[in-house]
Amino acid sequence: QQQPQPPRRGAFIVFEGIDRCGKSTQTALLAASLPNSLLRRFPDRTTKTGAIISSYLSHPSSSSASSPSAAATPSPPLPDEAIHLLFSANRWESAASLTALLRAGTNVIVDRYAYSGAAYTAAKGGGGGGGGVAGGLGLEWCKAPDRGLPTPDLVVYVDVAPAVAAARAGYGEERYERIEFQEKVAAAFAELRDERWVVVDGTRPVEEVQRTIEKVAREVVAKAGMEPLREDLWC
Ligand code: T5A
Ligand code: NA
Repeated sequence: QQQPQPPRRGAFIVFEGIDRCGKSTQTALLAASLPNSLLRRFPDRTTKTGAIISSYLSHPSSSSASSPSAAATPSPPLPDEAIHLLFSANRWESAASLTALLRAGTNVIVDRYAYSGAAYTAAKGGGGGGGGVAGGLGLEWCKAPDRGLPTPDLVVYVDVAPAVAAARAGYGEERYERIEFQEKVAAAFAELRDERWVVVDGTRPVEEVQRTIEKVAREVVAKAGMEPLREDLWC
């Protein structure tokens, strides 16, 4: 006689990496292959904060995104601190619906999360160096607004050197897509690495990257149901 199964939560899987590393390609493939899964992305450009963020991103800045000359471009004059908090707000807007999905047993796959939030802003503050920067934009300052968000079970870091990513189609269309800046983003990501991370070589052929990720993801999905969902990111 079969006993009713206890409710089993879904796994929370986050993809991170520099611009054009191949995350969107891989998140879509994983969502298609992993049963009972759903794909989300940050920034979520469909919300009110997302519309401001999308407008901000779509204006490439000629020099450093944080330099005063950025004010001379047609982009809205949002200080680095303000856009950082909007990116975080954009995640908090979705937090309750993400946890509801996970608790209901759906595996949630997310294209970028708080790690991107911290790494991209910290890169404006002079690189990955946490705490060394006066005022805002040090890594600890950057992490603060995302503290307490749902904690991923797995962070898949799709590793591609900035020069390789830059050679890919469509590069340079958005604000942050310059090699020197992406080097700083990669350095900041390296400081954010924790025990949930798996680094995947994103320069391998798409199908090979996919097989590697799917194997790891299936292991995490099998284990996720045995552990409570955590809402204590960086706490
Ligand atoms: N940001 C984001 C912040 O500053 N703070 C935050 O809090 C958050 C959440 C927008 C920007 O916002 C920043 C980070 C970003 O700069 P986005 O809209 O998600 O973020 O933009 P990207 O993540 O950069 O999306 P992209 O489309 O540019 O890159 P993907 O998704 O990494 O790459 P993908 O899959 O589209 O592939 C790029 C190209 O490479 C090819 C693809 O065919 C495509 O042409 N490709 C491969 N080529 C060779 N080998 C492979 N294995 C390949 N995989 C894909
Ligand atoms: Na991009």
